[in-house]
Amino acid sequence: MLFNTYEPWKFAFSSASDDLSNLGNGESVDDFAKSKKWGIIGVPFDSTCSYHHGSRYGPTIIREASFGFEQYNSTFEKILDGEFYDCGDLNVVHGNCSKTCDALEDSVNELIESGIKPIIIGGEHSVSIGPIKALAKLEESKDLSNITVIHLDSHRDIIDEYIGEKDSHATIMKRVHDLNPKELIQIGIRSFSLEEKEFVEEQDNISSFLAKDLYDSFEILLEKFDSIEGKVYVSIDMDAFDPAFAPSVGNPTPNGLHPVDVENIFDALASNEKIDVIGFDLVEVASDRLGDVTAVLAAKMIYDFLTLFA
Ligand SMILES: [Mn+2]
Repeated sequence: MLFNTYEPWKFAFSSASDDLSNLGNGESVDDFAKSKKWGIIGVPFDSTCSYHHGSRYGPTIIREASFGFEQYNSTFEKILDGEFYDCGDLNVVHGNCSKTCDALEDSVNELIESGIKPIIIGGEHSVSIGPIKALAKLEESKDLSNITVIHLDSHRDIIDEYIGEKDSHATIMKRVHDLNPKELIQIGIRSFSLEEKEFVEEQDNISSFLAKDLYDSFEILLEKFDSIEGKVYVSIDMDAFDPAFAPSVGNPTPNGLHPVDVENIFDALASNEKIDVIGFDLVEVASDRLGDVTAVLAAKMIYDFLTLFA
């Protein structure tokens, strides 16, 4: 049992994880980037949301939807037979983003100490800072200067404060950027303030691929992926997808990505042998209904990710 979590339900095809302390089997933190073991933590937290609430139910309905898939993944013509564990849900502190994210950071640290990489199911986007901080602290530099962050979202989420709050779903990538990422690559973007646009343009470590640019040419993104090396963290806000595919999100935004676009992104990352993906989160599924199409797509994305990276 992981510190700070309880176990409601398991993601389909996950391995038994009764005692995580026995899972490390001598894999040192030095080998962590190369590890193919993953651990899922659900974070049923929505507190700073500004529009559709309900992402606290995301982990439950995404796990439930995961049972709709076959172990053979026809998209990638590969069986999902890698080693991964579902560690349950974080005991969140409702209404307190920083305490929740601190508890998540502690739990992710426990995974890392066992040579297991984190997959976080949100919950609202603010929770991404938990695993990202834990991974940054593993570095000698104690920041992200050695880590590329790939961020799929309709929003930039890069203002310093939102309604006076530093820790918010709308400021998460500013908090990430504060940790000095090697590069922040934003994909599917189509909703942002002029202030955010100007901030991004002033930085030399942020790349942007607007959804409308990708409609014209997806190749520009795949070329970018060819140039990435080293450690990579992937954060997917489900509103990166077009609302036709993912309507139940905190802040739906028209004219977004197609699910096949994201499968192509996963494929490009998995095909690049110079990359070690060290963490993944998927956030902002906001619905309390079993069978919700957004939860089904979210489960498919996690299932695809595990098929390629576990
Ligand atoms: Mn968003």
